[in-house]
Amino acid sequence: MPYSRVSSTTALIDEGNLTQLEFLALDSTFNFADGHARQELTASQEKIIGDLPELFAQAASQPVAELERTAFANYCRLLGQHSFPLDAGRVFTCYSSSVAMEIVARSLATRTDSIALIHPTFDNIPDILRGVGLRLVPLPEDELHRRDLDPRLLDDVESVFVTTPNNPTGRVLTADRLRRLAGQCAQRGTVLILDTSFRGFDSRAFFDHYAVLEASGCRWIVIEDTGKLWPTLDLKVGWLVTSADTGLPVADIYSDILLGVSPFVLALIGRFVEDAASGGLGELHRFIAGNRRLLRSALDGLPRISFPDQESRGSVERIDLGERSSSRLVLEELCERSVFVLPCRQFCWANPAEGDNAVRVALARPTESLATGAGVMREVLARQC
Ligand code: EGV
Repeated sequence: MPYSRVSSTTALIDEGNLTQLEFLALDSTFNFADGHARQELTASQEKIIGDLPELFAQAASQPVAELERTAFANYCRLLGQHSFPLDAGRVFTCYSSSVAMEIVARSLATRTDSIALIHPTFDNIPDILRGVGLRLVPLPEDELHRRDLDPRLLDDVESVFVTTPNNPTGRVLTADRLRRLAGQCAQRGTVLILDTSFRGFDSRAFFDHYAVLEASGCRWIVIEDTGKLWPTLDLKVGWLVTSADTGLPVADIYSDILLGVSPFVLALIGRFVEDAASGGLGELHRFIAGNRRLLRSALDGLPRISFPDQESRGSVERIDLGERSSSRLVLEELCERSVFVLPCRQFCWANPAEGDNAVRVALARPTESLATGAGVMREVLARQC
């Protein structure tokens, strides 16, 4: 087991990283830990799965470059990213967004030594960036949304990394904020990196980011991800997309790690994109909104419980547990009853105590299992009042 370092669940809750906690939950019926898509297939998605043998044959016969371009272009158009680049050497298809991130991190580390990173965010991002030796400077989410970046912060780093919509808060960087941020980066030669893995859930993030970035003249990298949207058993891709000249050895480092992803996965993703474009995306948004309402109403009226991310449309929901000593007891009790959610401590990578009173629940799950799980959450939380 990769998490053999720590033995008990309690130790994992305190010392483990979020993915190690997600491993624990993998085979549980009430796995509300990881943010991957585990809802049931819709009727039209079932049809695609029924076509797998033909898809396999198609993937084997078509040039990979063509499959790649079609899947990427259609994915971008689906989510409003019309100014996506298609030039050679600007789009790199990866197994996952974390692999894309690792390639970005290694590229950055050859030329730079410091990076500002949004706070909070999923802990494998700071871990990957630290793993290549970068010095991390927290960029508090509130500040990012409130005003231009402090020039002293920008003077202190050579790149800026922002997840939008953010995980776990769901907050979306507006077009205006992105324009200002990219402008600031352009002025100083700072590389701007966006992780847009949760974009598909939130139409407020469908404005054309590539148009804004290109107009700013800054050096930029965007990581797109299909992995959170559709229940494809983790068959997915992450796209690493760059400005024309990043001054970073992205292509070389990509080639150190990958030749490319399976054309079968690209063909499958291509079909899910088509399905999403013909109504599936709206259906997904309604599904997540329904599960969010279900969770909120299942816990309604419990003292001190609140939902801090009122505006979020992402596939995860934070629950603030209020003034209970910490979320640990709640997590332990839930875990004893085979219900797994994540602590928020680890998302607060620069100041874990900030996340002590909150947990994160994954919403991309079958509604019935979420309903049962939410019932257990209610019992546990009511007892702890
Ligand atoms: C989420 C899993 C990795 C990550 C889950 C995630 N961890 N890649 N080490 O994909 O929000 O649960 O992003």
